[in-house]
Amino acid sequence: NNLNLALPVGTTLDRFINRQQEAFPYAKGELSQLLRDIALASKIINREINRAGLIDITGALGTENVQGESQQKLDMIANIRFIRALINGGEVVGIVSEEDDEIIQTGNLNAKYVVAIDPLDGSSNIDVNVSIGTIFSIYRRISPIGTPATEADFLQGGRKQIAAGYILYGSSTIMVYTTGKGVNGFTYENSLGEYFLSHPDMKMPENGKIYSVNDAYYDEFQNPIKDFINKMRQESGCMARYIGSLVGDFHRNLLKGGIYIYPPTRKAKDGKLRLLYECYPLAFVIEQAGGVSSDGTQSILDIQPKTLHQRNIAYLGSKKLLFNLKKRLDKYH
Ligand code: AHM
Ligand code: MG
Repeated sequence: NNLNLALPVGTTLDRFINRQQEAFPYAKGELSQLLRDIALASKIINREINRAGLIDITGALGTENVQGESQQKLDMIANIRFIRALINGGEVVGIVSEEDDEIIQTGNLNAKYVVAIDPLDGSSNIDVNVSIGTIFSIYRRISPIGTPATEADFLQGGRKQIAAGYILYGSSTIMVYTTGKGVNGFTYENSLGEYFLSHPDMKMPENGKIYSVNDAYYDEFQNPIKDFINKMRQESGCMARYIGSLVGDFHRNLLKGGIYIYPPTRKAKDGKLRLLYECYPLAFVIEQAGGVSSDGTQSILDIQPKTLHQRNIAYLGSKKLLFNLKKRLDKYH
């Protein structure tokens, strides 16, 4: 009797996407198809992740990606799967991936969209069976139809995202996305091979008790950040939760209320997270769910992008927590 009968029970992702499209009669359905392609790729990756331990395809391969981090096999598999799905799907002209230095040209010159993607984030968690995720962001191209994708297509800024979201491969697999009209979550039902609407119209709690930060860098943080963390610690019921897997940390805080903090550190003056395929999409999702994103001075969505793989400071969280953090940062600046 916990069933909410007002909800259409058993709405599949496909049906949901179709219905959203019907609401826009002028839409030709390319974006819908693109979202289906991403969902399909995620199902394939989900399968690979589940099999990874069995068929020994995890483990460092010995190559390094653009940022000089060691790539692991599953990252590369996810990268290949996504690229292939987007090439075959036909709706995307170019892809920027965390795993590739250059823009990947799909050859679909007449396609309208470009996608920025982190195919498998949280790579340090792959080997140890901890949650990992995919993050994606979609833009309408600004380069002329019939030509390859250009850097400018990807550097339009966070406000120009048409859709964005993530897939969390956790205790269950869930896809969460927005097209700018709220946020919806779909849980994967393995045996049916379908995503079902499980989290309609997600709203982030206005306040929260969880802070997520890598405590090992505490000494390197600026005073307002230290001060904010100390203040949180004094709150009764406050919890520190940090998986080190962005999608997992983000998703938990979105549901429960909390704040994710990646401030500047000695090593990473601009923070660690990548603007195009980590910060922008999660900022779009969180703001659509009533939460707040910031780089300390402005919404992450308003950051002017300069390069494809740039990093940015990221604060993502419940309204009240961000307000408290911003108050301290404003005084400091
Ligand atoms: P990755 O793209 O190499 O997987 O790194 C991104 C990850 C995020 O998932 C996570 O939030 C962050 O790095 C953790 O960084 P740190 O280990 O510095 O706390
Ligand atoms: Mg990443």
